[in-house]
Amino acid sequence: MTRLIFLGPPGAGKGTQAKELADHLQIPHISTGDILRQALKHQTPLGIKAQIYMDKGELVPDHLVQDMVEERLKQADTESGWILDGFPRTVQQASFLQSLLQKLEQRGERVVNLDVPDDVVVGRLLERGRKDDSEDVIRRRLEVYRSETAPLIDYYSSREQLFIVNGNQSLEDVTVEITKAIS
Ligand code: B4P
Repeated sequence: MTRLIFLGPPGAGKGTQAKELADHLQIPHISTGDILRQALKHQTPLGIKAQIYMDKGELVPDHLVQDMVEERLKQADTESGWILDGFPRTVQQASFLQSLLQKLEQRGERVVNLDVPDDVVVGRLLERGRKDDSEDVIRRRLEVYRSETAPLIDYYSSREQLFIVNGNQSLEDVTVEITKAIS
């Protein structure tokens, strides 16, 4: 049973690797960024609220994302395992997730942190050119990552759930390193 959380700065390759591994293991890939972008595209009440934050490179408020993740993790397909990509992103979200997984009796989650230097992620995101990939917004997302998300590395390493993987190599080599780390 694989229950995996991907951490790392924006553009570290969380989405890319999570999708690859989820396809391979045939388990759901749960990306909070993708769910929010779908909500935004369909202009749902959640999407309208989230857009203000995403356009500026800020995090969407915890309670909105937490409700969304709770709803998703309660679906039946998660019984075979899951990969969470982009959640948690704050210590509050991590502690919410811990309680939620206890409540749902889903245990044994492991965490992979993709380590990539800032200049490399900025280059990748500028090349990708998504709506929130302009240089100003990328810089803001990196600042937010440092202040809000990077503390999760300590949070999970103190619980001995963390694997650090070098994300600054070819897509294939990153996948091999992740697979080795978690097997
Ligand atoms: P996300 O959708 O999670 O976006 P990301 O962090 O930029 O992407 P990721 O690291 O997955 O990079 P990718 O694989 O695509 O979040 C977007 C926004 O949603 C956030 O800013 C926030 O506003 C909101 N949000 C999401 N979750 C939230 C939460 N929990 N709480 C609050 N707000 C939340 O890779 C990027 C590029 O690099 C791609 O073009 C890829 O092809 C390339 N690439 C990947 N690996 C490579 C490699 N090894 N070599 C070369 N290129 C590579």
